[in-house]
Amino acid sequence: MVTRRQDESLLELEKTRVKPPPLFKVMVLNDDYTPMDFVVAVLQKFFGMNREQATRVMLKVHTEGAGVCGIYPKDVAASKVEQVCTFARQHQHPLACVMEEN
Ligand code: TYC
Repeated sequence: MVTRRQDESLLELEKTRVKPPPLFKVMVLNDDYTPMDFVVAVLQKFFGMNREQATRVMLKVHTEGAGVCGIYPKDVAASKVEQVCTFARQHQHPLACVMEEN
């Protein structure tokens, strides 16, 4: 027979053992060729940013070399990277998009 108190302790233990899923940052990298308005359009289309947010992130990437577009579970992050790379290549731009564990 498990008492209520023991039962709650077991639940607590279980909670501490289950780790939250790892999150991944999706980032775009600067280059010398992709037009600024294309990067702004990508940030709006794939990361749900408005024009102002997208412009701020694009300028940060342009001046600092890289910037975070969003933070997601692994499968979502991988899908964003794939979609951005495919879209950029369709438009013949070298824009690079990568993910890294947060
Ligand atoms: N450096 C590019 C230019 O001057 C603009 C740019 C910004 C490119 C951000 C990529 O992720 C990027 N046209």
